[in-house]
Amino acid sequence: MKLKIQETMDKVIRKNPGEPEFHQAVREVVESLTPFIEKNPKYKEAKIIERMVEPERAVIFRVPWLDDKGEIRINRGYRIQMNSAIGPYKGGIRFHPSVNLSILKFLAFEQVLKNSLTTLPMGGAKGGSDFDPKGKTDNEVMKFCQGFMSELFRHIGPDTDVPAGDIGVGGREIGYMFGQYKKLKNEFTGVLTGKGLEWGGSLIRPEATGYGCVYFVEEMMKTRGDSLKGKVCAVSGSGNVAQYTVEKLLELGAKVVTMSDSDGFIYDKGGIDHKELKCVLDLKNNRRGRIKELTREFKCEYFEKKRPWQVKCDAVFPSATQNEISGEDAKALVKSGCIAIGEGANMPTTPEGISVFQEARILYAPGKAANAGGVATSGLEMSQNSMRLSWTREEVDNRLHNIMIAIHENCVRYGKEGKYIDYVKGANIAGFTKVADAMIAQGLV
Ligand code: NDP
Ligand code: 2IT
Repeated sequence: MKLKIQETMDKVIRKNPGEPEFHQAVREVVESLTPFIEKNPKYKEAKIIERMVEPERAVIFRVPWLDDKGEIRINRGYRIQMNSAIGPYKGGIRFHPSVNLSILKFLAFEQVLKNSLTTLPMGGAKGGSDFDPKGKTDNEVMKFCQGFMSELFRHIGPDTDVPAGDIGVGGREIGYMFGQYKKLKNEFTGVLTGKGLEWGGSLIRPEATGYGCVYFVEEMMKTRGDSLKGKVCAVSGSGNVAQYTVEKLLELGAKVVTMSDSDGFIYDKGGIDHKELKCVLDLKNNRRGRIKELTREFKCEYFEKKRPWQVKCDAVFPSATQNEISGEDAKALVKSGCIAIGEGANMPTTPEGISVFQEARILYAPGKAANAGGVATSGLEMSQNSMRLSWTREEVDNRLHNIMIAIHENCVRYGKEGKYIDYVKGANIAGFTKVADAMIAQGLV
């Protein structure tokens, strides 16, 4: 088996040189799927893995824009349309200076399996730019978003490809991009999700990724007769996913002791309360400041250039970025008594870290299962747009909750190994079968 896995990976690496994040994401899936595919030769004969690692289409484009000084700036834009076997391409847009082909291909590849897990009809894609929104004025962000959409608009559409937010892309950016799409196409359609409530957005979409991740971890805790109530939790990030993860954890009676940004983390021994969380939302969504500023108003410690994985906690919710938990971090967490990990971010744990969690037999939920609530609720936004009506908060939240329960059940179905549930294997096989069967049914396209 090891040889087969290596053979597949050698080919992927040869065809996609210099793309370490993409190799990492593919390797994890190939390791889970190879034994399953050996038992189900129809997938091998149809060369499904070989087809799935090749994007259906990848667009790279120039984005020129004018900054406030009147100077010309040039960024690079991307959209990776990975797989449309089960529905129109769907997935977020990331604006961050680190964005490159490797990162977007890993995210698009993960998105295909994640979207399949949601039970909704969505294919997988990801896009973005190396544009850095930090330190830019609203006007500059608008100019960039308009420039970005001036090319992207010809590749997307409500039945073709429906982008949404990700790192650096929230309600403000979706608004500017939607405005530009509407102007260019002269159409008001559900071409993006994460829209404002007054113009086609869905209630609960901003909350969905964080809420969904907590719902998923609560399901995992139930399998051990436990719950999140009273548990000490460490959260990383302070953006969209982190904010609503903390909100739901507080609602369930957990104690959240950390949040972070790319400069460092805050540790609040007594637990972050609603007032402090409200301040984080204002700081990050309106004032666009640094997490360190919380120490001015609240009794918390700040650790510069550190990640929050050395604190003593029962559960962790990495919600910032990829590869933020190393093997050493994972060892420290296990040693300090951590029993559950819910990945709000995409691929936040390194392969070494995953091995540590799995060998310790603790509850480990990979991102493609744990954070699928965001895109699932995007799918619900698409349904509401198609019907031209909006559901209530309760209706969307109930649907989200049921979807997370269904994803958990599916992971258990494919990942149960005696008493232990391998959620990585479960999520990969459950996500894969639906896409693979659709690809076989649709022939060589
Ligand atoms: P935001 O831009 O709202 O927030 C990102 C947070 O992570 C910020 O606190 C940011 O700090 C921190 N961060 C970003 N990059 C780095 C880095 N390289 N090192 C350290 N910290 C970093 O993004 P989201 O909350 O939307 O996304 C967070 C994660 O969740 C990503 O992995 C994303 O792919 C994933 N995700 C998002 C979904 C969504 O619906 N938005 C759905 C599913 C997954 P700073 O401000 O200093 O940059
Ligand atoms: O990684 C993700 O699932 C997202 N950024 C959300 C994608 C979406 O289309 O809502």
